[in-house]
Amino acid sequence: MDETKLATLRSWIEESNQIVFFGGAGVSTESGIPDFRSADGLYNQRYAYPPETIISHTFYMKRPEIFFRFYREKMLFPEAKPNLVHEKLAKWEQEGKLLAVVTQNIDGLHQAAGSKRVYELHGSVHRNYCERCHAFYSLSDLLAMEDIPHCTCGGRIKPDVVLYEEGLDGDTVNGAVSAIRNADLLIVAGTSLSVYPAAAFLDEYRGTRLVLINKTETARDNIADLVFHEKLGEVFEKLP
Ligand code: CNA
Repeated sequence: MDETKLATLRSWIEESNQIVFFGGAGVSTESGIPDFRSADGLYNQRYAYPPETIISHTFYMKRPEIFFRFYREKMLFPEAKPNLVHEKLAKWEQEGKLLAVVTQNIDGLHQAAGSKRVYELHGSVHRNYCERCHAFYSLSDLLAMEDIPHCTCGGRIKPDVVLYEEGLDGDTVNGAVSAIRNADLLIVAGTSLSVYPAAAFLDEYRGTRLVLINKTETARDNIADLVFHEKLGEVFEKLP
């Protein structure tokens, strides 16, 4: 790892009190949750339909039995625990250094690590609602049901995750954009930056300290002030 770059990042973190962390699936791979686009990610495995088709709104409506089989097998990891990255971000927030976490992840691991201000752009597997009466169901409620989950009122229960073709929640977007605009240091990590509109949120940053940490190149490496092509855990273990 480049020690000069690491020293720069360390000093930026020391000087900051409005850090915003923008993350993706790569933040949770070291907790055992596969990402989508790595070589061993979900998009490089074979299914009867491409994953982006299965997790679309149209497919959810038309073929719920296949949707829920895939969702249960490939998107729920109830045993996963926060890793060093989740934990360090929670610590920075507690120390008054970190303003917010903006995440594309749906696994709830930032909150499990103790983070309070988390903008979940794509929702969370921990929230599920009846489509008819809007009753709330937890992840364990859903796991206790089989196949297509149904509410006691007979309505179908939908996970509060944003499927392809669905829009993002307005309040979450506003909170995330406002945090990014106010950031004195923006750390973007573990994301291929290929899912829109989420990837465009980077353009809201107005500062000069945009750090990108990703195992592989991303489409936006060119706009970053500091780029690390490393595993997140290996960078974060060297940070304050
Ligand atoms: P992606 O497109 O799969 O990209 C992940 C990126 O992370 C890749 O570029 C990897 O090279 C990189 N990466 C993987 N592991 C590491 C690591 N240990 N250190 C550094 N970099 C690493 O995922 P995005 O988040 O960009 O795409 C957005 C989708 C993926 C969102 O809609 C998510 O909801 C969805 N997703 C979420 C989860 C989760 O909640 N944990 C898991 C899988 C997919």
